[in-house]
Amino acid sequence: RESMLQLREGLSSGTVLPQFDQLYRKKPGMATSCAKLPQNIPKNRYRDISPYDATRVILEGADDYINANYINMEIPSSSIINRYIACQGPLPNTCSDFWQMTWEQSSSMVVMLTTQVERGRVKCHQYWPNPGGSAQYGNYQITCLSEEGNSAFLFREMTFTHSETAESRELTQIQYMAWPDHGVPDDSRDFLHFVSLVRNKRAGKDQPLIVHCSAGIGRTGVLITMETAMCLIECNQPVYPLDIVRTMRDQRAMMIQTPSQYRFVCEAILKVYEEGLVHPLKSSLYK
Ligand code: PTR
Ligand code: PTR
Repeated sequence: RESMLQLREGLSSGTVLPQFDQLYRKKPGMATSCAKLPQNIPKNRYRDISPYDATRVILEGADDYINANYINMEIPSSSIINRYIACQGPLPNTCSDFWQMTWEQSSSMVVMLTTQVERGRVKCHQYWPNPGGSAQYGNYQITCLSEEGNSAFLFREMTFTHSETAESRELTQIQYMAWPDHGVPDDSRDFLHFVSLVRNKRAGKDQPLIVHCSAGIGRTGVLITMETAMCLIECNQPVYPLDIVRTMRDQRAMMIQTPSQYRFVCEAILKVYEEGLVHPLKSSLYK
């Protein structure tokens, strides 16, 4: 396939990275004024990471701000649109906003691509209770039913209940552990299994998949790129990684943070194309 030959050539001749470096980090003309309102400043984990106003997720009620954007990735020649919400790792004061967003968007799956602490710094607040426990976050009561996995990733099954209506829903959180910020996953095979697993689990659901790391740009961008590329390969569509990054950055600034993250995902895409899609259920990593 043409696009893959192009990608392989670009990787070996070294033209792939300069193209990535030249791409805009923020789409020109997109305002981020809601993030800068005085009442919203404490809701941002990083001063330099703000959602575009135009694509931000708006919470119901007067206090409607959360650092999150919708990211829709259309797969040409199919009716598939992969819907995501990319957001920052919740802060102690934004956990209830996070659960409100998850509820209002009817999401049943959260992908977490960070650990809570990395190199002695807090990257994400634990916004869920310990296994077997329950906790109240604003209007939502969260119960963590189970936690299982291996050193690379963990699954948590939770229920969340709206306190006013008593309506209850189920939610799966999948956490990838072996991936520090500004870096790349320790192992591309583990990572590809992880992405396949996410695809498998979300298959047939139209609600947005919530994806976060610490800032919600670097690692989150790599995951969305990889899932989109796998979907394109499966649908026999060409894969142009730079176009994927541009489409993401048109919806949330700075998606995919470093050149090495971009190279990692380009190499992983080639690997999937050359070696075939990863089938999670056949993997020995899972029961
Ligand atoms: N923002 C700067 C950068 O991207 O290089 C500085 C920075 C680097 C900030 C690393 C945070 C970093 O991660 P940690 O908080 O884990 O040191
Ligand atoms: N100001 C921080 C920095 O540049 O280091 C913001 C930041 C933090 C950006 C983490 C990206 C980060 O990585 P990720 O989006 O993968 O959590």
